[in-house]
Amino acid sequence: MTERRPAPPRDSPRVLLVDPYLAREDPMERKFVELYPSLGLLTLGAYLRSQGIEVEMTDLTFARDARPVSARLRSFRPHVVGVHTKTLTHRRANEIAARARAEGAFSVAGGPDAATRPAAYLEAGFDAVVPGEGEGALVELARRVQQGAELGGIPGVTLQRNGRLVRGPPRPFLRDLDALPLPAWDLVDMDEYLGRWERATGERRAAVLTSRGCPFDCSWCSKPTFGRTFRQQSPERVIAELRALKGRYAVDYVRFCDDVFGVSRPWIDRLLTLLEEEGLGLRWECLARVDLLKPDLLKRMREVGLERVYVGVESGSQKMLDLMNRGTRLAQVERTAEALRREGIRQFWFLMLGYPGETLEDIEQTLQLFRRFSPEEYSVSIAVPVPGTRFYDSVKQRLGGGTRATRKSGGASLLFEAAYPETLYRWEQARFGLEAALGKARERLSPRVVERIGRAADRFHAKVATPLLVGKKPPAGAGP
Ligand code: B12
Ligand code: SF4
Repeated sequence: MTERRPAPPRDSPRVLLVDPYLAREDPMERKFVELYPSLGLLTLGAYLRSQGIEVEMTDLTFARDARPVSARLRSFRPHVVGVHTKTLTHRRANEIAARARAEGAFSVAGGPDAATRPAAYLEAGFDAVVPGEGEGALVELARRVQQGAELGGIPGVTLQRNGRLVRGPPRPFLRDLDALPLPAWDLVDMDEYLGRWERATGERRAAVLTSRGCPFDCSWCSKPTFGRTFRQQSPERVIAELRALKGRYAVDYVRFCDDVFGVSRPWIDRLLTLLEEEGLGLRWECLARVDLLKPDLLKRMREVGLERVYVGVESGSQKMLDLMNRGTRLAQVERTAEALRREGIRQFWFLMLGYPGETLEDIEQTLQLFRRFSPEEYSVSIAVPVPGTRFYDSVKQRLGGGTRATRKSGGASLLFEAAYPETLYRWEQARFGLEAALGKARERLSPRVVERIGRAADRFHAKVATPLLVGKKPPAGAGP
């Protein structure tokens, strides 16, 4: 359904937003089908429109290459081209800046990667970077570019002058997230996104964000845009967005994309009450922390449609959780995993190997925890030191392999000199794979057979693989 909007004034600035992510180039995408339009860009688009700015968007997610950007540049003639950045799309973003320049448009980069390393984007040809929250900064920048006014000193905007980085003063975060308009879904091909989901799962799935930021402080977590700040929409505003998705796009499954869903108990209680009262009949999933997911809350969430939860379990060793500053206890992991199983909610565990201080014994504890609970889904990554984190600072003298971080963050490469050789961590990842397969086989094979295979694998691990892979090399960097 098309939304009726007042036409922007004739002389208003024109902004072209670009998502340079191409699904076909993302190795992870082939494993997990997870395509949603960028909520950052859809919200920026809606906000710009609400300020009288004319907006179009080129979303490359389903494209073969970046050529659609040039076609749009010529038809729309934007004053400003705003590109969303992730490490994975860095090169493509730079290509778009070059295309913008060729058409005489001003280019600005925003999003997590540009926020982490603005200089790299400015050196590669972007005219400006917005390293933080984008709404206010992009409106002001677009107006000044259109007027040909001075660009120095805009709060939240970083430029390069005579080879030097010139940062505008910090821009205060938006205080009231309820004041933001609903995401401008019409800027992207929602039919394509929803149709793909429908074909793959039978459900029309959309992403929703109810908060910005995260108040926790895990030592490996990079939060360049919102830092440790945390703001949330009111439950009523969230319901308005869900109602619109259901009404306009017949969405029946929602992924809540918050860094941590349900940080405040009164907030989540109210949202669940409203979900029940509205009777939207949505099924949903979210990412949450084991310390927040109390069994009574999970029961209630299940009653109003919760189907799957992503949980950052990370390690089966309390020592490691403490070193990571996770702020969670193993007892909470166990309590939550049990409650999830009891309620029939699918659980997706995130696990991490190789964090400084981890020994073979800690890895074994993680595997044993995994074996005990057999989560339906999981991902085991090798710790990636991301610039700007305490983890990065602690290993920056021992970095190797450059900054291929994000692309490989799904698991393959070791980017610093950790306690053990990379092959050991790869082998451990394979052990989790076997364990998951055995967990599934338990439903079909006799438990004795499964146990026998498990024991044989353990013996091979202890007697052959570990001595071979660890070798005689004393553990390096075994301390944090
Ligand atoms: C939800 C989420 C997903 C969801 C949905 C993504 C989506 N399409 O919206 C799913 C699961 C699909 C996903 C997938 C991936 N994700 Co993701 N995801 C997130 C998460 C948790 C929230 C993103 C979000 O909506 N934030 C809220 C919005 C409002 O913020 P925002 O996007 O940053 O935008 C604001 C500002 O950054 C700025 N801004 C953004 N763009 C622009 C552009 C301009 C011109 C300007 C001026 C400003 C500006 O203004 C916006 C509004 O204030 C973040 C973590 C985080 N907290 O950011 C990771 C995160 C963005 N994802 C990440 C990664 C790596 C991926 C994948 C590449 C993983 C993979 N497949 O290998 C894919 C890429 C998919 C894609 N389409 O791009 C990384 C990116 C790190 C990096 N440096 O590149 C993050 C930061 C997580 C992390 N810490 O590792 N992701
Ligand atoms: S890992 Fe999750 S809980 Fe920890 S600081 Fe990052 S977003 Fe917050």
